[in-house]
Amino acid sequence: MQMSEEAATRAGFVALIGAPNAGKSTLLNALVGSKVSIVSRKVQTTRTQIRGIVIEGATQIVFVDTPGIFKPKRRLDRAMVTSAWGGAGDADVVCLLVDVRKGLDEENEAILEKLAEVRRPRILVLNKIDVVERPKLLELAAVFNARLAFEETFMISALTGDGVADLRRTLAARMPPGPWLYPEDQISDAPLRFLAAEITREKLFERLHDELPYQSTVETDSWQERADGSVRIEQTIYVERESQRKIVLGKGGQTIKSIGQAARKELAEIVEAPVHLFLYVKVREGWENDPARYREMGLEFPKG
Ligand SMILES: Nc1nc2c(ncn2[C@@H]2O[C@H](COP(=O)(O)OP(=O)(O)OP(=O)(O)O)[C@@H](O)[C@H]2O)c(=O)[nH]1
Ligand SMILES: [Mg+2]
Repeated sequence: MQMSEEAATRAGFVALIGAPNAGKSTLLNALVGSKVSIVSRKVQTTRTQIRGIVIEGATQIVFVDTPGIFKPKRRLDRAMVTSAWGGAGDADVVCLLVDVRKGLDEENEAILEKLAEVRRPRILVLNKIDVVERPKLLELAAVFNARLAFEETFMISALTGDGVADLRRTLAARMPPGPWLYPEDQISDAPLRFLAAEITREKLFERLHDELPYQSTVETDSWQERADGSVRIEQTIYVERESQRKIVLGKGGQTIKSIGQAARKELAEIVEAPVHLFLYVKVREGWENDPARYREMGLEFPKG
């Protein structure tokens, strides 16, 4: 009896790839039913592979959220795009997410070209159907499939959840037989201190404009559980220049205060305890060329 039960389980990896802002992280959170990856209206929010773990019947699916794929300019961009394709190459199934408002643009053309070389079952996921009329969706599905054959096409809204359960069930059926890869109650493989840094980075993305979000990174320096049940977290926001540090602090410290408040509130919900969050802003010129910063982000440091 034990044997046959074990034999019935399935487990595998599904990579979520796509252009920046396609909604990959929103979908990951919808699939998991809990926030494991940060989301913003800006492009290039996700910087490394984030795993979200889902149980569907006897199947465990490990979804891998990846950085958006675009034409890289900086070293950090290159590391992010490499990480995204790495996620696709290791997966049992690759889901290409497309923002239906964008369609088959230059960015998606470039992705399709490269995706053709990835020898994995491919699924097309047209996302954001809440903002586009149905005829346009059918047309897009045809256009993409004519360009590269997909095993299946789904039309979903990661935001409203429309079509997400159906996608999850279909993907579960495609996972190979095998034992589960993570404990049943685990929803992410990222340590809490990483998620905590990401949450603060999300608030930074929401509150800062232009290049600043891209020229900053956040690290958790310490995490202490205190006797009274509260958690004391210290984090550093690294920026490139003194002028940027001033912007992050804001007039009379208003901006950093607002970032800290929003992050603390969300962290307290996640750890289910009061959180004391201490944020420091440091100028670290050239952090973008510092291998240690990449390690903290979970990225390979691209040489040259
Ligand atoms: N209307 C609508 N908006 C969506 C949907 N899914 C995601 N969005 C929005 O699209 C924006 C980008 O979402 P993300 O999940 O951060 O996109 P991403 O693909 O992870 O982006 P990167 O990490 O930068 O590559 C956010 O403002 C989301 O709220 C959807 O189904 N409908
Ligand atoms: Mg993302």
